[in-house]
Amino acid sequence: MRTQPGRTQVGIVGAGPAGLLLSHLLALRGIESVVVEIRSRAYCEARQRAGVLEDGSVRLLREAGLASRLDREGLEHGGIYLQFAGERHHIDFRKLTGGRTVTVYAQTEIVKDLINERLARGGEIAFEVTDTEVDRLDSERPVLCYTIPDGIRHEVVCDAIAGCDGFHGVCRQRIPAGLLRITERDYPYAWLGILADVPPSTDELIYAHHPNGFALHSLRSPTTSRLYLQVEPDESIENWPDQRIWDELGRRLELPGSGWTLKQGPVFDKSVTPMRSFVSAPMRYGRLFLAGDAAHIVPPTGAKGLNLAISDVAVLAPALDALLRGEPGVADAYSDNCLRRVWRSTHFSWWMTTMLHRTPGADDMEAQLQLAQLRYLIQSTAAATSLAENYTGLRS
Ligand code: RFL
Ligand code: PHB
Repeated sequence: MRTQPGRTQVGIVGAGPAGLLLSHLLALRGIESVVVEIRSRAYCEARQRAGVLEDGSVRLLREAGLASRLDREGLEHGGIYLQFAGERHHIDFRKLTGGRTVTVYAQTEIVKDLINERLARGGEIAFEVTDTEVDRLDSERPVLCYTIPDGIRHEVVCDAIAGCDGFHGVCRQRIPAGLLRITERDYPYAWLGILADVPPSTDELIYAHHPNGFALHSLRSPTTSRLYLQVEPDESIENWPDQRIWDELGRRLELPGSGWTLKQGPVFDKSVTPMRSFVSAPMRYGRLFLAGDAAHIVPPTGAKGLNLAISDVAVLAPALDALLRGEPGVADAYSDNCLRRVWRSTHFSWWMTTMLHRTPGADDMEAQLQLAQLRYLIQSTAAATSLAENYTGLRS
């Protein structure tokens, strides 16, 4: 096999939102990087995931010159609905937080915008690589190795490597196990998510607690709806033909006597996602820095995963800039800085998840405690403000 030596300042593993945005933020600082990705460009641009951006994430993308389409097509939302016991209540973020909002703009679109921007500015992204390896991490010249589709093996010497390769990536596994503290929890349910060609039946997201289980009505555009149902953790998608999904969504989201109905339409994407909380600390080993899902996972109920990935690389870019100029202080503080925010979001996501889902086998005590918490949220401005400031993103 032919091996080609190379040199860059920062080697980046993973062309998800974390890796691509880091590459862009480094380029703005005049720092060169190479991004490597196991999947194809088309796969990365089509992978259905997040949809909600905190106002801080929108501001960051705007300041980085990445928001021209986001500003045209993103849908600003000033609140959410919480539904339980057959009633729907509005939580007004603008009023509760002094004007803060979230923006609905799909992760697929952010990834497309980032790939276009990187390639237009001469950025290097190698898609469909195999056998990614990172090595010599405790030296000042770590190395990133990968094979491109025509079979040539690249060995790129770097000043630092960013592991942005998601939960199943290879970078986290290169940190010696004795140095890592892993904290995790699996939840006894999963989400079945659909995309449907039908205008949303709501102006803002509906989070519904129901005796049959949780349901969420989200959206992607004025003509596309995104909906989720709580299902068994090992649920097979074959058990859920489209009509069964619509019937169950209709039951869990219905508002008796209100005249509200759920509009149905052709389903064009369907998947089941497990629910997990996971934090791996520290987020650095030598000259390897982890960012995004490579270091932490939250259940999607709080809409935090993508926002955490964006916040990590917003801290990492200046830290690497300083490190490469011979000032290691900010890089030394990177992990602690990020983990404080990660744990706040981990708590919020756990709290939203356990408040809204039906726990299999739970007794009446647990069900009543969930309802008591939900009633408190709509009775108390203090409680609603806490939800609103966490959902729109705490400023750090
Ligand atoms: P990603 O997006 O997983 O990207 C990692 C990339 O690394 C590649 N890779 C490798 N490349 C080279 N060599 C290797 N050995 C590699 N191994 C892996 C992968 O192919 C991939 O391209 O991680 P990143 O960049 O950290 O981004 C994180 C977000 O994707 C994730 O946190 C969010 O999608 C979570 N999430 C949500 N977050 C929000 O903030 N708001 C939401 O509304 C929201 N909704 C969701 C979600 C996640 C969901 N799922 C499916 C888990 C809804 C769902 C259903
Ligand atoms: C989504 O639109 O995909 C979405 C929205 C809110 C969540 C999770 C996912 O909490």
